[in-house]
Amino acid sequence: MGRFSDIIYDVQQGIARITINRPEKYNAFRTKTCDELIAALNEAGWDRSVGVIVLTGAGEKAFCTGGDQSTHEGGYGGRGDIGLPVQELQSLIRDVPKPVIARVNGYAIGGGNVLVTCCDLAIACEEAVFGQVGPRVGSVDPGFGTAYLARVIGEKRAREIWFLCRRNTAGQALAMGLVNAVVPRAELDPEVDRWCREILALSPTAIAIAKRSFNADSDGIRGIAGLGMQALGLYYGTAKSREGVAAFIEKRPPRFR
Ligand code: 2NE
Repeated sequence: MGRFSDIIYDVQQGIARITINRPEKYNAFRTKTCDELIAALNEAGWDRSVGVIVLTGAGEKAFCTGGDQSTHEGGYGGRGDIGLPVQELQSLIRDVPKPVIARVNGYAIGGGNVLVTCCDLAIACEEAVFGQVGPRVGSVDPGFGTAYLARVIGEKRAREIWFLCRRNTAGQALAMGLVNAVVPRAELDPEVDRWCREILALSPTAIAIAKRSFNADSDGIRGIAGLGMQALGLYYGTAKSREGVAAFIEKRPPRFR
C-alpha cells in the first residue's frame, strides 16, 4: 500500500502531478482526499526539483465535483469548520511558491470549480463542464469560491454562476477567463506538458515572487473564507441544508420553500 489512497502523486522531470483518484465518485473529495492533497502540495511546493504542479482528476468523466455528498451528514465529519479542510487546501494552492495548473479533464463542479479558480492556470479539454451547485445542494463556498471567482471572471459572471447554478461549457469558461486554453481531449496532455516545459525554462525565483505578488492583492479573501466557512458550518446543521444533500442523494429536486 502506498502513502496515498485517494490521490496519485508523481514527480517527473520537474513536474509534480497530483491526481484525485476517486473516479467512481466523479473525483469528489472526502476529508482523507483533502488531507492527501494537502500533503502532496506541501511536498511538491517545497521540493526543489519541482518547478510546476499539475492538479487533475482520474478518468475522463470528472476533474473534481467537490465535497463527497455520500459522506455529508450535516457536515463532512472530519476536521475544520465544515468537517472538510477545504479552506486549507484552497489556501495551499495559492501558498506553494510555484505555478499550479488545473488539467481539467471533465466536470469541474462545486468545490471542483473552486479548485480550478484557485489554480494559477487552467487548461481544459473540450468536453469539460464547469459550474456551481451549492445553492441546489444546501451549500456555498464563501471566500475563494465567490469573492475570488469575481476577481477572476468579474462580478456579474460570478454572481450568475452562483445564483443560477447553470452548467457552462469549456468554451464559455474560456470566454469568461476561468480557463486559459481549451483543446481536444487527445491534445490535453501534450498541451499541459508544453505549458509546463515553458514554465520550467524560466527563473523559479522570479515566478515565485510574481505568484506571491499576485496573491498579496487578494489575500484578504482568506479572511472572508474563514468567516464564511464558520457560517457554512452553522448552515450545514439546518434542515434546509440537509434537504439539499438529501435531494441530491435521492436524485430529486430540492424543496427549499
Ligand atoms: C457532477 C454532476 C453535474 C454530474 O451530473 P450527471 O447527471 O452527469 O451524473 P449524476 O448521476 O448526477 O452523477 C453520477 C454519479 O456520480 C455521483 C452521483 O451520485 C452519481 O452516482 P451513482 O448514482 O451513479 O452511484 N456523484 C457526482 N458528484 C458527486 C459528489 N460530489 N459526491 C458524491 N457523489 C457524486 C452531478 O453529479 C452533480 O451536480 N454533482 C453534485 C456535486 C455536489 O453536490 N458537490 C458538492 C458541492 S458543495 C462543495 O463542493 C463544497 C464547497 O463548495 C465548499 C465547501 C465544502 C464543500
